[in-house]
Amino acid sequence: MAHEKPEELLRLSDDTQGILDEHDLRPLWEVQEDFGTVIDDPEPGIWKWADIERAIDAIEADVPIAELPPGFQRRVAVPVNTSLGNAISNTIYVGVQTVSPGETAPAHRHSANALRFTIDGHEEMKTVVAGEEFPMRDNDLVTTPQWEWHDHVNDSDETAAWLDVLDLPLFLDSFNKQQVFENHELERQPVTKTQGYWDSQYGRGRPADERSNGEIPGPFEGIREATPPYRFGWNEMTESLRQRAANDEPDPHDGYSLAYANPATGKEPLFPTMSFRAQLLNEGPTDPHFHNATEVYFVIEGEGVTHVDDKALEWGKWDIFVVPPDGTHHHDPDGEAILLGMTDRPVLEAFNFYAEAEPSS
Ligand code: GTQ
Repeated sequence: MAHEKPEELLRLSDDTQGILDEHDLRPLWEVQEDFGTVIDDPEPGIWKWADIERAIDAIEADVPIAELPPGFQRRVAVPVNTSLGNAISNTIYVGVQTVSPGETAPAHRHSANALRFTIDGHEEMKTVVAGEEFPMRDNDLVTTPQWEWHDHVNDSDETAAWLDVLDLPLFLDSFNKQQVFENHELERQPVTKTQGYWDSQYGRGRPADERSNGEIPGPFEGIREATPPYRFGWNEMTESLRQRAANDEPDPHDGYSLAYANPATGKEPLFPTMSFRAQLLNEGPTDPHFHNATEVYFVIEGEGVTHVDDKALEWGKWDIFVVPPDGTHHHDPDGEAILLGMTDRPVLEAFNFYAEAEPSS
């Protein structure tokens, strides 16, 4: 992608820029060319929803999507880990994106894997992936696997907001800026499937004859099976979490957790590069441990504190926080909480590099 320099871009008001600077947030169009320099010593950190919300509201008031500079063309506030520069971690990127009523974030595709976790959703807010419109209801998770066309269309009368999660820093930094990107010739890709199509290919019932249309396309090959476009509805996920809490033992580190399984394999990881789980914490503090994977958390519900080495990250609903590699950490919920846990562990595991341990005490 050829981009203009940030200084020649927009248009953010001084107030908006001030809010962003104060809270370690940057607009996507400023960071999209360079997600920072890989460093050895990333810090634990937390981004509070109240600050993120002020920032995304201010950006929305300043900039329509249609006026964004070339590049990803998404209106996103990106938490930046100050010690890293332009993303929250060396491997996983998160951002909070908004689309106003009537707006479209135009269709494109890229080599990075992405998913959306809906914060402020609506039946008529649709992310269109591989020909199907997926409604973005609150707390739904929708995959945008690498090289699938995707656009975000808000046909509702409210601004929608969600969490974007991509493996951009891994590709753009660790793997030396290898990224393939393409804009669609149309703002909105043609909707060629009815709603529920991808679930008919990868849900509980599957095509019994030879699969023809449901094949996942793409030029990329690897040892892991490609992830299909898929929506994980929150109602089903919470029901399963409750079932676990009623019947199973909690994990000492993660509480009651559910992996978002790759529907093509029925197993973790959801993407070759990133794994996701919903974690219900309701039995007091978890046991401390450390590992060489990076973890990013999004608070779905509840309040609590996560201790990382000598730092206490106090979190509430919709906050985002990061536990860097080798940080000894444990969660201490205030009553009951549900977290979305995200990790780059599959990258380490692919090369037999993953390691974890409990502190010797
Ligand atoms: O919505 O396609 O936050 O391409 C970063 C890059 C969102 C998106 C981001 C992207 C997108």
